Parts: sequence; C-alpha cells; structure tokens
Amino acid sequence: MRTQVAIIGAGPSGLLLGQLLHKQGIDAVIIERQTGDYVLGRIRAGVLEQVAVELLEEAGVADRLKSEGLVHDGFDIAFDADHLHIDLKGLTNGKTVTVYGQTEVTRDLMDARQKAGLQTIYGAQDVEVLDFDTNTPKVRYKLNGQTHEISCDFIAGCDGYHGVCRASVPEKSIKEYERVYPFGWLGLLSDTPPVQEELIYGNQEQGFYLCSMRSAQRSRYYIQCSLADKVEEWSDDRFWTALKGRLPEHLANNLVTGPSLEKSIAPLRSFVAEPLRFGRMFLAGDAGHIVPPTGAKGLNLAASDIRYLSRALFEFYGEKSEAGINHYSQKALARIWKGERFSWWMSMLLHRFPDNSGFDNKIQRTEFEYLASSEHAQRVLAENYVGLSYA
Ligand code: RFL
Ligand code: PHB
Repeated sequence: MRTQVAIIGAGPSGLLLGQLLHKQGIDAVIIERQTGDYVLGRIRAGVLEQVAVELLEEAGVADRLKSEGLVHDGFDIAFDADHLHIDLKGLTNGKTVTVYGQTEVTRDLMDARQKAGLQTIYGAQDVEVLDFDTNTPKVRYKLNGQTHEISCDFIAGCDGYHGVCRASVPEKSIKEYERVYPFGWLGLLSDTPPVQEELIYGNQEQGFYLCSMRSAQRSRYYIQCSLADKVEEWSDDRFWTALKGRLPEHLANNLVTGPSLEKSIAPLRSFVAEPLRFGRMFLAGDAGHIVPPTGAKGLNLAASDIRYLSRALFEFYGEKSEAGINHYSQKALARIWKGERFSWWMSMLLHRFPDNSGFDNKIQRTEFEYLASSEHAQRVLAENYVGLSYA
C-alpha cells in the first residue's frame, strides 16, 4: 500500500491531523494499535482552549462541540479556607474555554473520518517505522497474523507517550527533559450534577482536588493520591468521603454523590523530547511531550502541534516548499515549553508535596496570596489558561 502521510496513532492528534490533511486533499492512512472502542473508553481531558475550538471548526468537526460544549468564562481556586475567582473573560478581553470531553472530540473525529470513507487500521500489531532518514519511509505492521507494509512520504508519530515512533529514534539524535511528581490523580466520573457551574481547583491540607464536569448531569472529580495507591483500594464511598473532606463547607453540602462510571489513577509527569522531527518522521502530541493535567494543556498542546504540522505539510504539497517542515520542530517546541511552564506552575501551586519544607509551604501560600492580590498575576494565569495564540 502507498499513501502520502502514514499517521501512527488514532488518538486526538492522529485523527485531527488526518482530518485536516483530508480537507486539503492530502492522502493519509492511520494505523492504531487498539480498537476504536478502547480509544473511546479512555476518559481524559475536559477543557479546550479557544484556539483549539477554532481548529476543530476548521477541521469541520465542531457542530456537536458548538451545541453541547459548555463555554466557561472563569474558574475558582481554593487554598485552604480561602477562595479566588479567576475571571478568564474579563482578564483576557473576552476569551473563554470550552468544557467538552476528549472522548467526544475523538468520537466526532472518528465519525467524520468514517463518513469521508478514510482508512484507519485498528488493532495493528508490532508496528514498525522504517527508513525515516530517507525520502522513502515505510510502516510495517501485523494484522490478523499477516504482515503489511505501507510506503509513504512522511510518518506522523501521533502514538502517545508509550508509542513506537519516539522509541525508534537513535538515542544520540534525541534529548529528553523530564520531571516526575511525587503523587498521582485519582479521577472519578459520575452521572451526578456538578457541585457548581464552574471548575474549582483546590489545595487543602489533605491535598489537591479538582471539581470538573462533562455536562449539567455528569461530573468529573479528581483528588491527589499517593503513587502507591491502587484504584481497587478506592471504593466509590472512600472517594466521595475524601473529596467531601477536602471541599469548603458550602460546597461539601452541595455535593451529589453516585456510582462511578469510571475511576482511574494517573501519575503526573512533565516531559519534552527535542527535536520533534527526524528526517521524514515527526512527533506530535503526547508522543513528544507530556504535561501534568493541572493546567488542562495536554490535548490543547497536541492540537497546536497538529496545526503547525498540518500547515507544514500543506506547504510541502501545495507550494512545494520545505520551509514549513524545516521549522515545525522549533515552532511547536516554543509553544510546548510555554505550556510546560504553565502546567508546572499550576502543579506547584495546587498540590501538597510530601517532602516540602516549612519554607516551601510558606512560598506556596505566598504565591496564592500574591495571585489573589494582583490583577497582573491573574492576567498572566488567565492568558495561559485560555491558551496562547498560535504564532
Ligand atoms: P493519545 O491520546 O495517547 O493517543 C495515542 C494513540 O496512539 C496509539 N498507539 C499506537 N498505535 C499504533 N502503534 C503503536 N505502537 C502505538 N502506541 C500507541 C494509542 O493506542 C493511542 O490511541 O495521544 P494524543 O493523540 O497525542 O493526545 C494527547 C491527549 O490524549 C493528552 O494530552 C490529554 O488527554 C491530556 N489531558 C488533558 N489535556 C487537556 O488539554 N486538557 C485537560 O483537561 C486534560 N486533562 C489529561 C487530562 C490527561 C489525563 N491523563 C489520564 C493522562 C486529565 C487526565 C487524567
Ligand atoms: C477534566 O475535566 O477532566 C479536567 C479539567 C481540567 C483539568 C484537568 C482535567 O485541568
């Protein structure tokens, strides 16, 4: 088989790239290790930047997002007994974020791909990326025991943190930067009305908590947990009791509990690989970088990578220019590092660090007080949260 762009991974990065390329008449095949249902079962991101929403509009997959997504003008930060409202809209000349689950973004992209009759190979095993240091790269994989090969012009590595693309780059050609945080997030999804209309990020003696949602009837909550914790040790009751204990009293009284639809633990990590281009192979999304979810940036950074990469490929095929592909890595990384900085900063502000000294705790508290007292500081937070413009 032959295609112009072989995309590895059918998460949001791979599917969005496929859709944008299709709109420009560029041929692509997506090769995914899992089944479509498995991909849809992963409950992850919930908050979309305005620029990400605009990119999904450009891809022609934003109808449901526009009708069902919840536009949020602000969110709350609670620190111990204190409370701060961040007026995103007021602080950013009218910008907002949209609460719409990654599962729904993925579903919309899958539906559009199916409608357009575009090819996705699910359940591909032993995927290999070959000869990407030449002009004739190849992807080899097994399906139902048979080996297949796709020749292509480019390989897009959209295969997430544990994917094969980054792992196939010779060690000497790549540099990795990493910070691992000493705790995880335990998340619970339930068909219960959210505790309040806007998100609340909290830092309390027992640790971080986040009250988020998917709709007026579906809540998503997270609490900081130990890395040693196992999800089986957390009954729904234990989760609700722990969350209730962390919430300020007026919200604890409002909390509606119910059976979990999903519960999982995610470790927190900051990670960047440099560069993001290796000859005819590019890395995009979680394949190239990870942020702790505190800033709600992972999916949004994946979208910005895909915007830069799609433009680069449009230039290559449309204008016969290599300028875009030559600049992809540098351009994407400039925005990624800003997302890394912001996510690190939000994480440092909002979690209880087991090894913090008294000094560290005082600095963290002062960071909150400074934020609460300075409109400039709030503006910096708001500008980053709604999303920096695509340069
Ligand atoms: P994905 O979603 O991991 O998809 C990669 C796909 O590649 C497949 N794959 C392979 N396919 C073929 N061959 C191989 N060898 C393969 N290896 C892997 C995988 O099966 C998978 O289908 O990466 P992508 O597309 O780059 O998307 C990134 C986002 O998923 C991620 O950044 C966000 O979910 C992060 N994130 C959040 N981001 C936000 O912007 N806002 C949020 O509010 C937000 N909240 C979160 C989050 C992530 C979380 N977790 C669990 C890590 C909350 C949580 C709890
Ligand atoms: C979510 O709703 O899953 C969510 C929201 C905000 C975050 C992380 C996750 O920062």
